[in-house]
Amino acid sequence: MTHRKAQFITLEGVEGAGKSTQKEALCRLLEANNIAYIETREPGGTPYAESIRELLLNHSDEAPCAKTELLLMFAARSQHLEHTILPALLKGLWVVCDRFTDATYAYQGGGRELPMDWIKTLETLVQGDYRPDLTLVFDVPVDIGLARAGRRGALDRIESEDIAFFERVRTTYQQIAARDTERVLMLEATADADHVTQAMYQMLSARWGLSCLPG
Ligand code: T5A
Repeated sequence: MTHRKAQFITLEGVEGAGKSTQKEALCRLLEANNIAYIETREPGGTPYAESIRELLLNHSDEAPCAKTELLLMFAARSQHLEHTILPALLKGLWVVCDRFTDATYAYQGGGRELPMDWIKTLETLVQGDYRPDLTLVFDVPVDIGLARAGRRGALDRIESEDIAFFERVRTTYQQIAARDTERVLMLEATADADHVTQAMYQMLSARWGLSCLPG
């Protein structure tokens, strides 16, 4: 039977892992199962939070220091949670979100090497006990992901970090997936997009009893 309680689903991975591509496929699956949903993203997801996104990702003469970057991620998240995510869930809409707090652990904790305790403290401040119902981590070698992201266009401020930064990001995602196996499902995302989609559909079907779309 289809699971009808509104679910909060997040998609994660290094640059070019294929989150946006798989988010579209996930939305097609929800539509095919008559599940009402909203799509959103972080940083961003409300007009105010999208303004913070620009501050975070645009190249500028004065880049934010690591602590400022961390605080801005959570400032945007607080706004997003309050004005977009929780109201949608309360209306019974599923929420499909491109990145959430695991990205902060991976990028600001892993990549920038800020203390994980700081992130935990801010997570509790902004979210209380609230966490996604399901997180899909798309795992791909960093060089493959960056090559895909580079083909898409100019790199933003964070995408312009070095390989070692993104290796730490990937390792942190892998650690999160290994630690929180109930909430986090990791998908190997090196194969072509259709194969990754079918693997994702199998996982979601097993979890919620959704009817899969044909490949
Ligand atoms: N950030 C975010 C933080 O540092 N901390 C935080 O707390 C949060 C929330 C913005 C940035 O913010 C940082 C992380 C990011 O640097 P974003 O908007 O999600 O995050 O931007 P990106 O991660 O940069 O998103 P990308 O578009 O680069 O990656 P996607 O969405 O993973 O990849 P996608 O689907 O757009 O695909 C990229 C290209 O690859 C192709 C696609 O067609 C596309 O051309 N592709 C594939 N090619 C071959 N095989 C496959 N399986 C493919 N899947 C996709």
